[in-house]
Amino acid sequence: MSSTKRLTVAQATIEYLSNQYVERDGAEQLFFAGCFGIFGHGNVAGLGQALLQYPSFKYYQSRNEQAMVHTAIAYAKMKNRLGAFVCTSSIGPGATNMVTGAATATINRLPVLLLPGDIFATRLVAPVLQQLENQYTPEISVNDCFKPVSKYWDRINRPEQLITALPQAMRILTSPAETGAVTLCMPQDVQAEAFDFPAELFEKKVWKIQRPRADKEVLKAAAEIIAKSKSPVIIAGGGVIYSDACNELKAFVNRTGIPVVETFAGKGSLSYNEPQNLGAAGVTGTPGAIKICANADVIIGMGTRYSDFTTISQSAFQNSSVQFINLNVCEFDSFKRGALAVTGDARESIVELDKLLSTYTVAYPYFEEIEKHNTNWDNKVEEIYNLNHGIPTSQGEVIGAVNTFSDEKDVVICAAGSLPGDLHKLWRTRNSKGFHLEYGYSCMGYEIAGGLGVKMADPSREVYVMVGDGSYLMMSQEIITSIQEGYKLTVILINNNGYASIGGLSKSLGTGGFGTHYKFRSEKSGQLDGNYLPVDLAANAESLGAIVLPANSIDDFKQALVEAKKNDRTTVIYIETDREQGVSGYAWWEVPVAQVSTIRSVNESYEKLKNNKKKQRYHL
Ligand SMILES: Cc1ncc(C[n+]2csc(CCOP(=O)(O)OP(=O)(O)O)c2C)c(N)n1
Ligand SMILES: [Mg+2]
Repeated sequence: MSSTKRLTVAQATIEYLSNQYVERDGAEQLFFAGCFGIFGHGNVAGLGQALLQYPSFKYYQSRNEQAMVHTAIAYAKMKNRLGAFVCTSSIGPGATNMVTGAATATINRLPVLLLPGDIFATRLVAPVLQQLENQYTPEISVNDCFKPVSKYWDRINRPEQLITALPQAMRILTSPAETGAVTLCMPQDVQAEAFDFPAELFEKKVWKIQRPRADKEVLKAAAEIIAKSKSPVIIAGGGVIYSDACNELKAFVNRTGIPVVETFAGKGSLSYNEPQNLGAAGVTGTPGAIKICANADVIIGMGTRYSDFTTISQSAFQNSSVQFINLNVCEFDSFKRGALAVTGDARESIVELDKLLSTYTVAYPYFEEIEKHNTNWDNKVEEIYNLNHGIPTSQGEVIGAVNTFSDEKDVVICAAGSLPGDLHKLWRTRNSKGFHLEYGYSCMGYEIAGGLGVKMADPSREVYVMVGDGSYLMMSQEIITSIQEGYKLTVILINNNGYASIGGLSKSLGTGGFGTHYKFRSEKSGQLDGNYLPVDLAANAESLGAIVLPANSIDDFKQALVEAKKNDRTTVIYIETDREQGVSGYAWWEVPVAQVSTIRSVNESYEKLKNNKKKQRYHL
């Protein structure tokens, strides 16, 4: 008989998780940094007790279950997926609060282990407080909502199920191709149940993060296509950074002259100053990136999932004989756009291609064209950074001030609103982990909670959270956690009285910004177009314990950045900006417009849409 260890299911879970390591390129590290949790009757005496019993598996408090998942995701992103957090909630609302977080993790291909409490497996007391009774089957609880947003889902109804569920969870979490949210639902009674677990389950386990090599023949075919290409372009996605392939990418493009455009997750793959870096791709792209992609004869996608922002809603690639080659560790992505699928680790494939293309370079006129685009764009960025718009200032100047002031290693983090597009275009990257945009789910409220995760992953960097008033109002309470744990953030809170981004979009679609201002209901019109609401966001931040530095002019703002850097507690710099002074865009994005309407501007917009849609293409 092999030896056993008598533990509760919750204790066994925590003991198992404390012994999981990952190893990549010879470097081994502990996988989990600890567990975020908010306790309720669904986990307080189960997982809560286990966390108390195993203090080395550090417990962190949060104010909101969605937020704690955001913190965990940002941590994992900063660690290039080599580190993660566990998040536990009670049953019912605590659990469903994590569903948005789970979707954010899965879309962004970032690992997080969710342990929501669940209803009694024994059923005697049903319905327990917060149980949603499904009248047709007692098998379903609200936790079934995690199924479509998780990469792996299980419910531990018997203690011994844990023995096979935990290794499956680890396999998914540590797989570069499969990773995302993993949800193990933990019925509250089962959490506290004791069982004789095999002692072997708790031995140290090291998960090798593999670098699967692509098929040799496919690589050769890819090299042959590129060798004949006159105007190739690389789309660098998040996979380049996660695979730690930035140096190899730089060497490859410096030598061959192939230009690179970057997605939101891929921005920072190359430094802004690299001659081949055309910067932001797609809808929020630079004019050069858009033009080069439109004409390219070969698109080399690296670690990208080809979101509509990257493909300009499938209108970005206009060369009639364009061919796609996709380097991706995930087969689901490598086959996209009818590509020659180079399925494998990005770094390994780049090295292989570099060898196979050792005599290839782009022709000089192409090189020159890229250089010209970059000079023009750099001048434009300089102009926007120094607009001198007056009070209220412009968002572009605020971005410029943060970029100019921050150190090379510092991190800017953002997720939703008009900031992501502006940052994508304007931020001058200097470090592959310096630009942190959650633009897979673009989840308002990710910013501050995510900033905390970034800081926890690397406290040596200053973290600049850039957040609009709308996102701030949705979720800002993790300022408290950052202060509780001593992780200082600098939050740049930009107030433009509502949703500038969606307001602008609404205007462009003929609906005039309806519903996007934070205004009183006017008695006269019956609409929300009265005076601005008298909300004091600076006072709000102060009440949560932050140091608040209100800034009026851009010069005040620059001074506030200097002050904020000296502080060791989370500091919020509050500034109002001119909602109408946006940064121009250079591409279209498909958003449906009413095909019939009584409003003339809507009809006009529908005509424009029909015109833009003519450029859309299938790539098969
Ligand atoms: C959770 C969530 N709800 C709704 C949206 C849709 N949305 C995208 S941006 C935005 C407005 C953001 O407002 P704010 O943070 O003030 O930024 P601004 O647009 O003013 O730059 C909304 C409602 C979203 N991305 N996420
Ligand atoms: Mg706003």
